[in-house]
Amino acid sequence: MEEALIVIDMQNDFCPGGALAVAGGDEIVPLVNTMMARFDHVVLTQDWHPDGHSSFASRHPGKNPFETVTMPYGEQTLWPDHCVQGSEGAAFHTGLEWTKAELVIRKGFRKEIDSYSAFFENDHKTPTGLAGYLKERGISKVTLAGLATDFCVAYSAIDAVRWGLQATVIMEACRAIDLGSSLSAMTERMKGAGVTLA
Ligand code: VGL
Ligand code: ZN
Repeated sequence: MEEALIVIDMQNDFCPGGALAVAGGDEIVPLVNTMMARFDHVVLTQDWHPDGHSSFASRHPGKNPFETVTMPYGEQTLWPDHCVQGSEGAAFHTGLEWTKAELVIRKGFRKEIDSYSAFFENDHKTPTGLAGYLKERGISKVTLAGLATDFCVAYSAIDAVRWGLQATVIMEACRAIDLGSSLSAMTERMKGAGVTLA
């Protein structure tokens, strides 16, 4: 059985000093590097929004970051402007030793729809192509690490199981945004979906 490590959104904007900083986001870089060195196959995801993306609070007059709005595809949390295509904030953390990665999958590039999961956009219908890629490569088991535990990591892990992949999240190689009780809620959802938490 082929196995891949999926490193989620290890980008400057999710690290301290970034636009949507996750507490301790940079602390996991050494561990993620060690993991990347050990896996035969490494895939990275990169949050990659156009200017004026619909998930940015700045697009919604009167709304602040971390409030929610209803989009045609359901509830959407609003974020500070982050990971704008080509910006320094969208670049991988400088300490990340990512050259070995075989694929970088970009997500969130459609202006009117956000994408937390590496597999589907937030409408849960529009695929990113990752499942097909893994299938063609004969990869049936994935291990996940990165940012943020309770958003992109959790949605990716749950969707991986939906695609029939075995999915393990290495919790100590992740950090959470923890909005309200999102970390405990998403941890329970991952467990319920059949994701292994290690
Ligand atoms: C993420 C919020 C917005 C993440 C991305 O990587 O978890 N969260 N965009
Ligand atoms: Zn984003």
